[in-house]
Amino acid sequence: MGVPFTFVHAADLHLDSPFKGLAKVPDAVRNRLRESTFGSFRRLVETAICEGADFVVLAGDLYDMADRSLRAQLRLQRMLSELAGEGIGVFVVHGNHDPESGRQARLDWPPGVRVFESGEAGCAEAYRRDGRLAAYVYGISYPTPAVTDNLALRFSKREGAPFHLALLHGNVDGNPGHDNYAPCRLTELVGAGFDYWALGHVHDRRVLHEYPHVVYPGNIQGRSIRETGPKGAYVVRVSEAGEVSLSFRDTAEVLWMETTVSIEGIGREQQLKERLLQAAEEARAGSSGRPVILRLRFAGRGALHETLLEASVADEWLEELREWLGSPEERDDWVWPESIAVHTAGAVDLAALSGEDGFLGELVRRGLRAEADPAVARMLEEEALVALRRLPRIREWLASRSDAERAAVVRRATELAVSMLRNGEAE
Ligand SMILES: [Mn+2]
Repeated sequence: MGVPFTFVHAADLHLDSPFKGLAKVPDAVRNRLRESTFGSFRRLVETAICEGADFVVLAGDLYDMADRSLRAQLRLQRMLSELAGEGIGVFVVHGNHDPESGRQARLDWPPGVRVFESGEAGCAEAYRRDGRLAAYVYGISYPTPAVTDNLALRFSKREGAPFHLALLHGNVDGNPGHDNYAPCRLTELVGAGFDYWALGHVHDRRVLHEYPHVVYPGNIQGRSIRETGPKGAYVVRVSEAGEVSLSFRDTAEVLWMETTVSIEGIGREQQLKERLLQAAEEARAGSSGRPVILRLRFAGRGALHETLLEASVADEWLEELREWLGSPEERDDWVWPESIAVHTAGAVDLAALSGEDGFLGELVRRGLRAEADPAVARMLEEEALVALRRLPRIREWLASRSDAERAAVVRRATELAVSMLRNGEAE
């Protein structure tokens, strides 16, 4: 029998992420984002204190860049001091974004902070705040950014503690969305004898296994539109009998969201305007008072499709939506529409048109064939872009596209051609 205890599991803090990719955002948005990784970590520290955590584990990528910014290091030091002041221990490993080889300021870490080194997996005792032994914590850091060895194999369990917690920054079962660093298999982790694998690296939150638990908490603050929704850490309670229960705490300071605005069933711009505003207000209502960066998608099949085909129209809606929502300089719970993508389809029935004789029918048949057959779509594209293919960057971009993306372009081109031909007929 062990003793009950509580710990917080977080990873991928990426403190002081620069959010470089955002062109043309207002200063208020940029500044808020620049502060967001710190703000989220502050919430995490407060959560640990409020929840009565005995210790905190941080599974790598505490910093965004190997050459950590001084600001990030000083702020981390201050926040860890707060935990130390409450008697909450902290266990740290470094990952591919903050390996040991990076430049580091010479700072004293508060008592109770244990940073595991690279080489062999270290082992440390983790105590409850009342001084009783709760667990052994094991961990290993990255010496350099690109670690392709299976670090999980370097962990070995020692006898003497009621619970065994292993801290690892790595890619389990080759998740294709992330670099394949410290690759290992779930079966290896499950069979290694530890009670909880506190993982980092994959920014999506997921529980890969229970008993033993193998857990990615995800990152604590979304860093791009690819990282939408709540972000934070797990509060993990372990009972006397060794039962583990996880509860997620959303600590994100700024939310990234994606939402769809359907054009189905409407025929007037006024109605589209209302739907756009409604989508933005729903995003605001779902953010618990936090600012939102919002990507919108026009979708569905409807009469307004043709009005959206022209390249600049989505941007005009975007500009106006920003105006209606008010300046982020003026309110704290701002919503910043980041972009509007058009994924609509026309009310035109391509299948029916494909049965027609003449040029229009032939065009539609060819379009549908290309949409259904990736080889035909590629051929069509090559024909159309023969002049541009001389440019290496264009060639690279063409090669990077998926069949689905190409099919979507073919569909849009077919519909655009049909609508232009029809409008021409009417004149
Ligand atoms: Mn990371």
